[in-house]
Order: sequence, then structure tokens, then C-alpha cells
Amino acid sequence: MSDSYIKMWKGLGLDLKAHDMLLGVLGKAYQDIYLAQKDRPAGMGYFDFVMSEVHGLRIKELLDEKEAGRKVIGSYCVFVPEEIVLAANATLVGLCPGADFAMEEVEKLLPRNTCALIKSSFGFKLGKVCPYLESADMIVGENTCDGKKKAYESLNNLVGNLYVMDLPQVKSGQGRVLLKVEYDRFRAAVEELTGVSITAESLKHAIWTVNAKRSAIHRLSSLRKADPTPISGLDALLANQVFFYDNPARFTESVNKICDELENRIADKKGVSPEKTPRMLVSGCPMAVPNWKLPWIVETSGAVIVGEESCVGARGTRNLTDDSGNSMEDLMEAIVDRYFKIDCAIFTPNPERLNHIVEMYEEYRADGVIHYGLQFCQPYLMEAIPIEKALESKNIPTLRIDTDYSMEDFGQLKTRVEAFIEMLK
Ligand code: BJ8
Repeated sequence: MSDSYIKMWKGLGLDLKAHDMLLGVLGKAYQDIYLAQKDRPAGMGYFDFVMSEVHGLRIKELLDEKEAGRKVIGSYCVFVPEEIVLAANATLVGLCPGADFAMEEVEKLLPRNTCALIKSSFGFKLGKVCPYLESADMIVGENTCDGKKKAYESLNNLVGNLYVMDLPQVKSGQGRVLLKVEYDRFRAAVEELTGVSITAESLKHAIWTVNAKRSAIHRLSSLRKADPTPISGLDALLANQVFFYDNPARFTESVNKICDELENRIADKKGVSPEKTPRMLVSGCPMAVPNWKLPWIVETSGAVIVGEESCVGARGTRNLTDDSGNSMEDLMEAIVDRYFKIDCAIFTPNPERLNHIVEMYEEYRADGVIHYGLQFCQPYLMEAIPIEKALESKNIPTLRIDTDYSMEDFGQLKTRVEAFIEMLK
């Protein structure tokens, strides 16, 4: 590791020993899970590079931006509108981690039966191993599930810059009004933080930038409908994960470049697995870096993942924002319209999500659905049961999995996934 990175991490207050350990585990997992795959598109080289520098070069870029006066805002949820952040000349980064860390310390602050996503967010703070969190000028929490809502009260004691966004739980007229009020309040808070007044022009420009990023991901997703599929689910998931960290314009360009390559692969009938390999749709809780356990199991058990109905996937990127308005009010309304469509399980009732799962199952020509729920995640685990029933009534084979970030259930999960795939053949 270069001396300048060590200095940089020290400056951010990271625990160098713990951080080294984390990078060691991450590097090994990446090697075993990602680099061991065969026939990867050459364009994935960019994402391999990004991952190898995820705590290095990208952090240096953020710190350079900060030095030049730009602010960094961290978020834990796809309800935080990147458009507003970019319009104020700030950068948005995702903060959700996908690995357990400092669990003993975490369980002094949170009950054991808290989902792994929330626990790991605390673990990365308490263990002092997340340079994104430590670089952020503002950390945005959101009132989504009860776990997050209450956890932010405790997080507030650990960080000095938490901003909490309230969110509706019902898709009603009043719910939409609340979202609009909260997005206006957020806009004002971002303006205050950055000292930049957002204009209709800067907001419109930011909408274009984020739409371009989402369109590139839509293009990538759509190419996965081909059989044989030209890219593994693991690699497509990685692109969806990097979505939350990378410079938006560079990300868009890199994804589009991969798509050019995938189009050629499809024309040549070249896939990552043979034609007629069982195709899976994964639906449920978001998978943050380096949570690759389930896709790794699926894709080393004779199937390929063709879509993610997840916030790190289609749920997070599905809709574009209407950019036709020319006033601040019209553009803010368009942003509210776009985000209000997100079908997170915190909403009640939430029928859109089931419709989207069925739609994706058909469009991506999947053979089965794996519902992925994190243990103790009430919204998704509660929804999983009626979803499984509804899918089965439509003759859509479904496997319901509850798991966490540990590797303890790896063997048991693999046996269940293999049996499911066998049944689909
Ligand atoms: S919009 S899915 S990113 S809230 S896994 S912390 S729900 S107990 S992550 Fe999410 Fe926003 Fe919704 Fe998407 Fe709670 Fe469940 Fe834990 Fe979760």
C-alpha cells in the first residue's frame, strides 16, 4: 500500500490495523469470487480497477474535491435524491456496507436481532474502517424501516453531521406531500452545507447526469435478457454496486462501453454460461459491497442470475426523472414523482413490488425467483411470504432465503440453492 494512502487513511482517523485486515479479507474475497470467473467481458477490467482502488484512488478523488471546496454527502438509501446533491455541486456516495465488522462493539449499541445491513453500518463506524463515512460532510439517514429509524438515533451520538430525512410509508396524496416537503427541506439543507444556490438550470443538468447513469444501467440490464446471457449476475451486481461510489459521468461511460462489448457478444452468441442455463431473478433486500454470498452460491451451482429486483438493482434505478420542466418547482415535482414510485417494502400496502417481480420474471425470461431476505428485516421478510404464495399461484418457482452476512450458513444455502436449480432443469 502506498505511503500516501496510509497518510490519507490516518488523516481520516481510520484504524490502520483494522482497515488493513478489512482490505485483506475484501481482496481475498474478490479474488475467489470475481477474478475466478471465466469468460468475463473485458470491460469488467474497469470495475476490477475501481474495486482495487475503492478505498484508495476514489477516496483521494473525493478528498481532492473537498480540498477544492466541493462537499461530500453520504447516504444509506436510494430515496436520497442524487439530483439535488449534484445540483449543489456536491457528490453523493453510498454508505451501506455488506460485511460484518466490530460486531462485539455493535451489539453494545444495537440489539442482536438487528439486520446485518444496519449492524454493519455501525460496525464500520465503530471499527473506524470506512473512509467514505469519514470523508462525508453530511450523512443522511432516512425514516424507512423501524430498525434504521431507531438506529439513527444512536448513530447521531457517533457522528456529528447526521441529517435525518422523514419518508412516507403510504402511497397516498398525503404521503406524496410529505415527500415533497422533505425534498424541499433537503434541498435547503444541501444549499446551506455547500453554500451553493440550486437553480432550475443546475437541477436540470443534474437530472440529465443521473438519468444518463440510470439509462446506462437499463441498457446493461436489458442485454441480460439474451440467452446465453453475456454477463454474469455477479458482474452485473458489481456494476450496480459501483453505481453508488463512482464519478457519475465516468461510470456512465464505463457501463456503456461494457454494453457495446456485450452487444457484440450477443451477436456472436457468446455467453458466460451455455444456452439454456437456468436463469434466476433475485428479489429482496439490497446487496452492498462486499455482500456477494448468494450470487456466488447461485452462479457456482449451475445457474445464472439475470436480474435483481433490489435497491442495488432495478428497484433503485428503474425510473428516469422527467427533465422537461424549466422551473425549479416543475423539476422538484418531477423528482418527487420519480422517487415516489420506489416500491420499497417499508410501504404499506406495496402491490407494485409483486407486479414488478412478475414483470421482471417474464421480461428477463427467468426460470425461477430467489427471494433474498436479511434476517431480522421485518419489511422484506414479512412481504416474502405473500410474495412466495402469489408467485407460486402463477406457477413461478420460488425459493425463499433468509440469511445474514456471515459465511456460517454457506453450506446449507448451497444445498438448498442446488436443489432448487436441479428442480428447474
Ligand atoms: S428504499 S430497501 S435502500 S430502505 S434490510 S435496513 S429495510 S431491516 S435497506 Fe432499503 Fe431504502 Fe428501502 Fe431500498 Fe431495514 Fe430491512 Fe435492514 Fe433494509
